Amino acid sequence: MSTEQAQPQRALAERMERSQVITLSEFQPADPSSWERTSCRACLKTDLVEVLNLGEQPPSNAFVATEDLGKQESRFPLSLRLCESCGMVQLGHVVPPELLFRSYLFFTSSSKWMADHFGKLMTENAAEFVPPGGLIVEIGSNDGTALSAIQRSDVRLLGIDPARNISVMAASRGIPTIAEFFSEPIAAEVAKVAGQAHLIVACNVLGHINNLDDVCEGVRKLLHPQGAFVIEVPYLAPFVERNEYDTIYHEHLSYFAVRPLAALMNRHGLHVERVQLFPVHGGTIRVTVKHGVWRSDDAQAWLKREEAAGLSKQSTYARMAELTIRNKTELPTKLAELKRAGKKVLGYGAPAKGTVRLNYCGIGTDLLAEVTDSTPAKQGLHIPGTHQHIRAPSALNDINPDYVLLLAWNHAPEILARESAFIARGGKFLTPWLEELK
Ligand code: DWN
Repeated sequence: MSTEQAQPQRALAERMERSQVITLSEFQPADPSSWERTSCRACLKTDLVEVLNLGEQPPSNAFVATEDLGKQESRFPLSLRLCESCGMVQLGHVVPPELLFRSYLFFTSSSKWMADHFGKLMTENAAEFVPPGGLIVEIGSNDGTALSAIQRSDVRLLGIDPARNISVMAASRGIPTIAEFFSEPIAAEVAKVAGQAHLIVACNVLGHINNLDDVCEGVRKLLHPQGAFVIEVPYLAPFVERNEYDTIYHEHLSYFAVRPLAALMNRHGLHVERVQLFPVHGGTIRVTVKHGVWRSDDAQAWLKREEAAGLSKQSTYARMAELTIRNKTELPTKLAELKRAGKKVLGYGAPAKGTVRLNYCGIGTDLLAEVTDSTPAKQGLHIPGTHQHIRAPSALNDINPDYVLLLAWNHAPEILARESAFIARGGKFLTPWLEELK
């Protein structure tokens, strides 16, 4: 390795030891350009049609350090496409996963509600599928929050997550973690050295992976014959119904309905056994997958509902595109009106979806100066592209704004409960759809 290459690696190693955050400027992949995929990720056919285009945007978690504000930021296309063969909704372009996930600033523990939700998922499924001494593997284990809920002597745990800065945190909690992208070769290696897993969990991960066939082949080899593969992914139906277009970002390559997911699993000797709906991340399905190829009654019922909702029809997304284009005007117009009226507005949460909304609507620091976020690693940095300064939640009391723009709208119940004093003194929460929340 040449000297100049050695420096970033040394910086990386030193920062990892201190489990400090590594901002993206220190960690660039060999070829940072995106490439266009022309075949469907679920059925591999090439019947993809563009249904919504959010333009060229910076990676939504590529938060910018103050010293990097004047530097050029990478931007990549955000083109949402529908497969006319199997109904899979997906991005047309792939940004190198090394760029998006090696150094990551989303922590599962950032929301108590989410930590409880994933802890419950682990305990319930461990009780149902994992015998004493059984192995539980989590793909995309992040900071180990979910696995730590079942840290006990009679089951074996393994996390797999490419984010080196976060895997260090999981390992420090005693969760054995492989800091790599899940793949079929890694799955085969784990099966060889640790045996097959009775439970494999992947929450908000499958949609982030370009090669779904490689994942499914890995799961097929790693999953015990009586085991279960439990997946959670944001569900396409509420995504369309509520026009959750700000959840379209480069990390989210696929937007799942049961129909394409079931077809994908069947191609790998797996089947959808059970589907449950949860109010996480704007509406999420928990899909229980097992070995064997047949259509469970539960899956059939979901396929019928999706047919009735028109989730495979282009016309469904034409309506979504209309609403998205309308929001691009309405949201900045509202913020400009509030500014002219002398009202102070503060952003709440610096989620990936906030980056998308602010960049798509062209909302700079003239309309929204600052946001708060409870994630220490994000505080002091700036929103990619629009550069709002990210402050600690205490800024809400320091600034005491008239309005709070709730960029982390999917956490509304938890946030409104916490900020009841702000509401009591007349503060107002505004969703990005311009709904006022009390
Ligand atoms: O798929 C993904 C989902 C699961 O999480 C990842 N690709 C990236 C990430 O998306 P996100 O950043 O939009 O997720 P959240 O959970 O909507 O982000 C919420 C943000 O808001 C976090 O940065 C934490 C912050 N927050 C806060 O400031 N106060 C959250 C809560 C609950 C709060 O009370």
